[in-house]
Amino acid sequence: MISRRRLITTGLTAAAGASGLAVAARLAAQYGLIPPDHGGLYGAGETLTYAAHRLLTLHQPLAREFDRSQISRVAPVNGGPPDSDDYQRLLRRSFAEWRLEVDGLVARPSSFSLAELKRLPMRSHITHQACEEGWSFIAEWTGVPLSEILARVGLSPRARFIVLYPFDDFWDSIDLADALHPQTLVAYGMNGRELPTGHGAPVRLRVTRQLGYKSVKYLSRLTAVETLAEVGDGQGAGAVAFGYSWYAGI
Ligand SMILES: Nc1nc2c(c(=O)[nH]1)N[C@H]1C(S)=C(S)[C@@H](COP(=O)(O)O)O[C@H]1N2
Ligand SMILES: [Mo]
Repeated sequence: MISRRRLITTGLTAAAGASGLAVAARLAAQYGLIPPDHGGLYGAGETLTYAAHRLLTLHQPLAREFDRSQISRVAPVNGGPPDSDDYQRLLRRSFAEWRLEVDGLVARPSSFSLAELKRLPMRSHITHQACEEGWSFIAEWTGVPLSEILARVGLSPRARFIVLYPFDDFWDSIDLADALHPQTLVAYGMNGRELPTGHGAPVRLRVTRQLGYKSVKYLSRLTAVETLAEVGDGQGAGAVAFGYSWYAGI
């Protein structure tokens, strides 16, 4: 993943040229298209990739959807269930006491039980999820579009990112282009069944236009923010410190 990303960003950077780069960076800033991990060695590349994708996809194109017959027979699990006491206690009680907290820049901070989420408008899609390690699978995901949840809590016009907090330390964030995208689900079902524990129970994010690592599992809380600068180490995701790009568009 890292090397592929590096190849693309190097290409874009080279194409932009030294003066073109400055123009591209100014353009990106003007459109608010600076990713949180814009500093450091690959920062210019990260900005170019992110800004270029976002300008090319303003019309919210959908990721490809597949037929039921194309669902993979094996769906690998990456990142097993959190071993925290909190999570294990909720799991033992089938998540009866679990609630998804939604707060930050919203008019009505709220929390939703699993039953409440299941009563909200539902959407399913059969899509491809690719891990940066090279494997992938096709599965059907069912859940509530994140946009429906955000509409219910009254997302503030100041909000620009949604921070995703799971029960492990794999926190991440997405911009509103992905948060409001029609295929972006808070998913509670997979292949016609309850979401299996290893795939992120009780609910996970499914974001169809980025690599698998952005589809945060075992969700506990969503927070709307204007800037990621004060969240964690300010780079938008815990994994950035380990070399992962914040933006992993495919
Ligand atoms: N909370 C949490 N979410 C996570 C992970 C994790 O370790 N913890 N792993 C990520 C990675 S690297 C990938 S590829 C996908 C894998 O999803 P799957 O286990 O359903 O195949 O989940 C992502 N979401
Ligand atoms: Mo992954």
